[in-house]
Amino acid sequence: GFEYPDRLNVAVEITDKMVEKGFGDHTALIGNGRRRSYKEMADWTNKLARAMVEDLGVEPGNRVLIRSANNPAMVACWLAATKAGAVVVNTMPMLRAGELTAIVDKAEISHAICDTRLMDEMTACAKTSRFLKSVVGFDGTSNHDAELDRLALEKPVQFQAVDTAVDDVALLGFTSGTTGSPKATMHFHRDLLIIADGYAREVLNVTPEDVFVGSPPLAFTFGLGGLAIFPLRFGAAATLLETASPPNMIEIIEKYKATVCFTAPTAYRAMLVAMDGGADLSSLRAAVSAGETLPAPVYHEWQEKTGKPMLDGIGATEMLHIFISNRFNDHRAACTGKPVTGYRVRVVDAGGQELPRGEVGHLAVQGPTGCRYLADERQAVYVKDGWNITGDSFSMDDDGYLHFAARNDDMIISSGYNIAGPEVEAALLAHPSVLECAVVAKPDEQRGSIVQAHVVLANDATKNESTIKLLQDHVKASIAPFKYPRDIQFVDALPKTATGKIQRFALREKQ
Ligand code: 3SK
Repeated sequence: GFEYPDRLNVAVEITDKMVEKGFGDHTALIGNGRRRSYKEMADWTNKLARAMVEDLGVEPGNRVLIRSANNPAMVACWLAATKAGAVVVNTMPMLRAGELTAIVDKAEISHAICDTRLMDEMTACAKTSRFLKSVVGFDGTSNHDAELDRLALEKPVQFQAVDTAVDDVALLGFTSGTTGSPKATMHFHRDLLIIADGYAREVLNVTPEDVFVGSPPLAFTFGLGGLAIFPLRFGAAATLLETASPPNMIEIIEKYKATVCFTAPTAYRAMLVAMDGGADLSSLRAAVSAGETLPAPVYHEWQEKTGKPMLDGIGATEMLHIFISNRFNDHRAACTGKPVTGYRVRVVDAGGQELPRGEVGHLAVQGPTGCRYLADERQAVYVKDGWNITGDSFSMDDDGYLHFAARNDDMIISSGYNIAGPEVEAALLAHPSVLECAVVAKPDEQRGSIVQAHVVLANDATKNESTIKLLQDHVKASIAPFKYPRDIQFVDALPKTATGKIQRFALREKQ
């Protein structure tokens, strides 16, 4: 198990305590063209925490919403609110007033802290909210040019952080909702350390020399772990990008010789293409892929071009971070790996009974970091006998490796055949004319459902009947022919959540 004292504040552990351990002068965060050392982060967050407590009236247990793109000021605000004993809800910049209001009401948010560039939707939300007491702006560009920055500027650098219990709630993670119905999951101070002391230590072996880069928003626990908690826990540095497009990430990797990257398979595909054009990604020692299943061709091409494995893993906001993963010395294509230390995983049938090895069923997980929904009757649906039913279909092979089959709602039943949508997607993606694709069931009178593929073509491919035929033949030649997409739609882009997950339900709604 993981041993921690009964009382600790996670924000103190990864700022002031790191200074005490001798990392004061080390770079902690790089963003908006500036480097911040651990000492600067400790001082900055103490001043902000003072302003939050003394001027905004934040009290222990208050729910504080933060609205920002990925930048050092957002990390500072999150740490400061945590030091003040608040329960933080980090939110994505693209949310509109209606979505913010749903979060504010669900989490009973009393204080909102918002990058001034994103204030309009926040103000619109505040007008209708019965919970929000205050909305204050901070300067996401780190020029200290907003109300919260001015309040903080006056404060001393000392702050007595709230002496929270190790199992006090520190963070509410809202699920990104590929099905469109968000839930909030509660995470303790302890949980935020466990993901670092478990996954990041065991699987990534993070050292103070590491430089992290990646695309997931800090508002998504994948990003908060990968781009803030993991580097800060080990004295490493994180680079933060407000727009983390593949070209921007490549620029940062080359400039800062980044060593650990967190992103989704689509971005890795773009990086592979950029390598052919001369991009130098040789500094990366760890390429973590999650959020969507990793197609085998991407895994193989990465290994060929870099000589290093791509580490596929699966996590969940409910469990806070990655709980099944490949390892540097134990990795396979089309395989999610084995449970991370501390987690137990089972493949079960609809009644919760464990299935024999090799059979596809519902993935259930148990571990120290979840799953606890905030005031949600769906707790009983998604957590049975202490096991979180994740919504993914997996099989476990005889050696204990987990293999993704589909999201439960991505299984297509056509003429009595069970077809896993992602398997058809993987086959399509192996064709050079396909840049991205998503496969869904389309209702069909004769067959019940047919496989429908939505395809974003690569630049040089043409949207016509012969490309459709070419792709159908390609799938028939790669996997069992009955799985081929009888209907192919060409699209310019796929609908995605803010965290990069494909919203297949939106494609089904369009039919
Ligand atoms: O696999 C995911 O979608 C995920 C969710 C939350 C945290 C981390 C990960 C990888």
